[in-house]
Amino acid sequence: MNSQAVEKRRETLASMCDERARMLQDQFNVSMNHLQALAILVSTFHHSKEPSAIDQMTFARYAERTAFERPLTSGVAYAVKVLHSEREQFEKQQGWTIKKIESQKQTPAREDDAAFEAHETSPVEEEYAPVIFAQETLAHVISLDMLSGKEDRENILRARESGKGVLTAPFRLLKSNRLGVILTYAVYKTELPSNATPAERIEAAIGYLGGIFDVEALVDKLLHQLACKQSIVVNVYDTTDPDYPITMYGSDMTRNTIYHNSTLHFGDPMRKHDMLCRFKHKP
Ligand code: WA2
Repeated sequence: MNSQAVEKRRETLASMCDERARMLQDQFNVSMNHLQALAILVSTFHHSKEPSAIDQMTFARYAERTAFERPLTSGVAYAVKVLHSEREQFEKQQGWTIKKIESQKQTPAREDDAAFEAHETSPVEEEYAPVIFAQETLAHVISLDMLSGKEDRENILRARESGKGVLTAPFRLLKSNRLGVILTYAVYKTELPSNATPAERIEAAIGYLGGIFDVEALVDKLLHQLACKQSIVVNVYDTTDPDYPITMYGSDMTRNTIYHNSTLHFGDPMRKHDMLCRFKHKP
């Protein structure tokens, strides 16, 4: 191939990759805004009303009917802050006990192993974050203490300290065992000034609203909507630590071919993401 043709090919790849990156980022941003609105809805109709105007059934129905607003999510869930001193009363009121997340097996021995996941009653902890509301697709996380899972815990702690939407690194989700990320917003008992200190935020936090981004399934769906999907291979990485990129979507890429890198912005400045694209076939 002459150098002009090579240059042309590079340009085509760059514009196809940038277009896909922009689409993914736009859909992510739209989803993120609606998650924040959902956190405000819970604050208004669950915490600021006595008695609460939301129960699991109401939440599940509302979440399902507004799912189109959060195109890259497979569901939403809401966990509340429970201190150990409040545990007994909380469990009595809910009619279930707070459960500890049992770590996933990486390779299930049998097809439906996920269905056999047994989450046992949580041991004593200083505080808990059990899920009380979930979209029907995530009903299996109700009663699970989200402070007992590494990724969920870090995310919840960072969300309540910062007051911003925060994102996990890609990890295997419960039950589906697919790669995904979770975006979390904290809910506070009083409206906080924007300059509130982390300590004030931790103290005022009462719950955590999470959107589950099933990246593996939903990015695939998104890319399939575009024409000539077959001709390029797309990979998305969490490149927060540039020395250890974590695959978020796609299978690992051979780096010795021509590829294009489009930077992604997913709203959490603590995390960095890149989309890498290459042509499937040599010309
Ligand atoms: N929800 C659904 N599947 C999961 C999961 C999760 N966390 N963690 C691992 N697999 C209530 O950020 C707060 C839900 C966490 C929210």
